[in-house]
This record gives sequence, structure tokens and C-alpha cells, in this order.
Amino acid sequence: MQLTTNDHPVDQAPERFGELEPANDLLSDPRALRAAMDEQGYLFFRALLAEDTVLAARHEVLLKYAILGEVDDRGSVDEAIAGDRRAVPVANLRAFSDSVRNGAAYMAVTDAPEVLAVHEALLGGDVRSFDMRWPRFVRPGEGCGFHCDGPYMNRGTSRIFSSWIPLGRVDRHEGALMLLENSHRSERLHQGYLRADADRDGLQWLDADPVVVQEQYGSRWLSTDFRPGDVLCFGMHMLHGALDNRSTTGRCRLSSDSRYQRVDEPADPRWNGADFEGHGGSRVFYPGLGQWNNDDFQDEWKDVDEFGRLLLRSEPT
Ligand SMILES: O=C(O)CCC(=O)C(=O)O
Repeated sequence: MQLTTNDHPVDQAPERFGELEPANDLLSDPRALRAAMDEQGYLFFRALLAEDTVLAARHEVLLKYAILGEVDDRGSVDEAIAGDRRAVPVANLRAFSDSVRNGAAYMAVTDAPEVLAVHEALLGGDVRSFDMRWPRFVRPGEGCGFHCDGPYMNRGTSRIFSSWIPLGRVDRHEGALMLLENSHRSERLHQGYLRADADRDGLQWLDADPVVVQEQYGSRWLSTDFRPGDVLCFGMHMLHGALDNRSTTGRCRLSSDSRYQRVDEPADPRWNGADFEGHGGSRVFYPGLGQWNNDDFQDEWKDVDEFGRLLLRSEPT
């Protein structure tokens, strides 16, 4: 199938598009993990987590989405087939988002000992996950723009890693994450984009065309067909985005991204603390344009009223 991102075709020729290389054989060697992270800017692990742990999180999250009508529960909610979203405009999305992010089964994935151990090896000490976690429900037709995480996470320490974790099977044509090989070394990114603060500087996604972006900042796009238990860890300078979800069966993509830093370093107040600020204002993390015409902060954040209900910019389409 022709893969797309941001509605643009991805060139799948071998010199333009490749597979993520698993690093499971380095797991018992912290020094080798650090060297591999320095060299390639990412570490990809197959089956790092027990499949049952991940599928329990998937079930927990999808049941909550089913309450909003986002998932069709006439079959198994675990199939994640898109629903009619009927309840989204009337629901308290602030409470919904809190509930998903703080679910016990979901947190058992983001804070799994196996995930923390990889970050401890990378950071050389005790680590913590950010208080904010980013569970993503990506409907057919949706994806994610190109960016690096640094400018969004850099107000505490710069020594942070992200882990992207599929909550279930995510085949490449159903919205898998992709990284731009060698982009973590891009001088152009280091001289400009990576010096920004996403909120202060009102950062937007980089160019939507994957061919333009790869010519400017790196070499091949890398992705794979992800399986439950896989974990993709990468640094703040790695340019990434997502393939569009082109499911032909209405299947939504469920994944999580979370950040990790050492416990003894300052934390970014946007994402840490009892009442973290996020991107300011009265907004909730609810990715996707849906039919709500509300594309605040790169489609991911939605303005809500005092009852946590969506503030629509125009009538739903
Ligand atoms: O899952 C996605 O679509 C985007 C995730 C992402 O940008 C990240 O992990 O930093």
C-alpha cells in the first residue's frame, strides 16, 4: 500500500525508507545502549514489555473512548473501530483526558520496570517519567506532523528521552511512528529549530512534505510494523512524525508517548507538578481534528469551557 504522511506520499524506495533496527541484544549493556543512542539517535526494542501488560492498557483506554462514542462497541472495543463520536461535544474532556492519562493499566506501561531500566541506563541514575503522558487515539485519516521533542520539553533539563509505545498492533499503514535517520545530527536543526521553545516561540510543525523534510534534515525515514510490547526510545533532537492512519477497516491507532529524566534534575513545569501548565489556557490534550474544526496547537490541544466541554470554533462538519 502507498504510505502517506500529512496526506503526502512517502517515497518507499530503499534509499528513502527503511526499517527500524532492533537493539534488544544491547539490553544488558548500559554503555552499549548509550553508544547506540548517541550513534543512531534512537533505540528500538521488540517485545520489551509483556504483551498482556500492553493489551490490558489498550482495553482500559479503549473502554473510555467507547463511552464517548469514539469506539464502536457493537463488536469488541479492543478492535478500536471508529465510532460516531456522538458524545464528544457534550462530555467533560478534561475529566476524560485525566482519566485516560492516569489509568492504572496505562501507567503500568509507561512506568513499567523494563522501560524505566532503559532510561536509567541512558541517563546513568534514577529516573522518573513526566507527570504528563500522551496517550494517542488516531482515527483513520489522521496522523502527526514533523517535529523534534526538544522545544516542547526543554524548560527543565535537556537530558530527556521519549518512549513511543504502541498500545496494540500498529502496522505502518495504520499510523506507525517514523523517525528521520541521522536528523539528530542535523546542523540546520541545531542552529535554528532546536533552540526554540515551542510555547514562547509559537512553534508549528515543520514542512508537511516528507521528501522536502528528508532532503533538508536527514536521510531515510525509518519505521516498522509495531507489535504490542515493542518500545521505541529516542532523544530530543530526533525529527519524527507519523504515517497517516490509512486503515481500510476503520481501525484507530492507539499508542502512548512519555518522557523520562533523572529525578535529581529540574523538571519542565509545563508537564510536571500537581497542576502542570501544559500549553496554558483552558485546554485539554485531545488529538485529532475530528469533525470539530478545532485545530488549536497543532491539532492536539482543544479549548474547553469551565465544564471541560469543547469550545467549537464553528459548527461541526
Ligand atoms: O504518536 C504520534 O503520532 C506522535 C508521537 C510523538 O510525536 C512523540 O512521541 O513525540
